[in-house]
Amino acid sequence: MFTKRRGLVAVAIGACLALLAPAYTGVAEPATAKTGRTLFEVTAPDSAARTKVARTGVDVLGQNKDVLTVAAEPFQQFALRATGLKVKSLGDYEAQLAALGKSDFTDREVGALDFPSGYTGYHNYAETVAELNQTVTDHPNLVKLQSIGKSYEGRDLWALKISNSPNTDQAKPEVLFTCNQHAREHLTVEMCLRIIKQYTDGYATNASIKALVDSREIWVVPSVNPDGAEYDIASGSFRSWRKNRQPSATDPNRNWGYKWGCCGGSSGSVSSETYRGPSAFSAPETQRVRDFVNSRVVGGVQQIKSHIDWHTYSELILWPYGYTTADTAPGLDANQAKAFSTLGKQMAAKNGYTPEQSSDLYITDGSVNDWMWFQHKIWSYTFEMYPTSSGAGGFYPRDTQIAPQTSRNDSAVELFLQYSDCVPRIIGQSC
Ligand code: 0X9
Ligand code: ZN
Repeated sequence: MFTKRRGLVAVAIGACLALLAPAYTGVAEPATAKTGRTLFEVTAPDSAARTKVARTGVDVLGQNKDVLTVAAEPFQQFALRATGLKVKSLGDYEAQLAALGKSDFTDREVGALDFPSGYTGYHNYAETVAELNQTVTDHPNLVKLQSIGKSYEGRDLWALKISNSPNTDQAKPEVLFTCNQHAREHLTVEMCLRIIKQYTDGYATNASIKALVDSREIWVVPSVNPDGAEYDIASGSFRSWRKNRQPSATDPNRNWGYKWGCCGGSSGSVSSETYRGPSAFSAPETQRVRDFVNSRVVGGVQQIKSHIDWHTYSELILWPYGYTTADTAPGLDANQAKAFSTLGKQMAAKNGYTPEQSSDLYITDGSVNDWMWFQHKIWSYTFEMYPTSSGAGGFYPRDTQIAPQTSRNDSAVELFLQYSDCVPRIIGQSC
């Protein structure tokens, strides 16, 4: 009975997507997911070692202290061992992915286009859109919903604005939250939806929430990469898909236009999980967010002052630059680095994450934070959410974790919003 209902829901969602995304059906089938991967734990105690691992081309899934968890295809395993680092096999990654969500066989569908049993609390694309529309219905005087353009497969990239006068462009500092650049990082969509709920439902009853909404304009983009996220769940078992769905699938977080491809922090090969694309902003999704952010320059002044890009997993708070391990570099002086790290550490004290400059994790080039900061002087952080632990469950915590792991960030987000108009205030400087 329940299985049948889910089947009907899946058909309805499929039909709905076809209507929403007319370009969808005409697209040539892009490269499919990988097979034959093995999970490994690699002991890599510093950024240099972790960057070396990333450069072998393996898929870096997460970091817990000195240990990186990676998924390697057979041809990559030689290079992984050739790093000279300690490598331990955790077995067949495909088998572990296939086991997720299979606890109740009567409640699963093959090709269900939806999350499996144990994960139905997560929002797929149609459910995310429905939730955003419901928010507009519930709070017409607090939010405005707009599309900032379409993904490669033609899905709208939605931005919800929260403001006490949402249809007016007020002269107030603006702040941006983006989620789901990486397809498989589904918990981040829930984080953006949590922020939306907190700052809309909470407005009438919570004085500090009201004060923040009254003094700012808050933009939330719950899914920057909806094509990848839908592809990750479309078969009924998770694919551990990271990139977008262009035929030459591109890592959105290596496709941004500052220091694109500069420093060995991304890959030029199409098959890599960190493929940077043929040129900066070759991905429609990064173009759309770039154009939206550029459009917030009003009278020569960027209105968006600060930004969090949500990822999973490893429980980290990261700040620029990612392309260099230097603490200061063109466009980032010692004072600014101090302001970044001070707010980063204070937010980490709220949620228990580990704060560090992003290149302390490993070198990345073409990441969103570096572009936001260099191009617009937007105080741009990456939050890597729950869990810290390794294994195939890393990207796929059960839906029972949604409430605890998103609410865990409430006080860090509140602190971020308090300083979002002028991050240097946290070190006693003015803007
Ligand atoms: O590699 C990434 O893009 C992020 N990690 S993830 O596991 N979610 O893929 C980290 C990005 C860190 N940001 C910068 N280095 N700027
Ligand atoms: Zn990510």
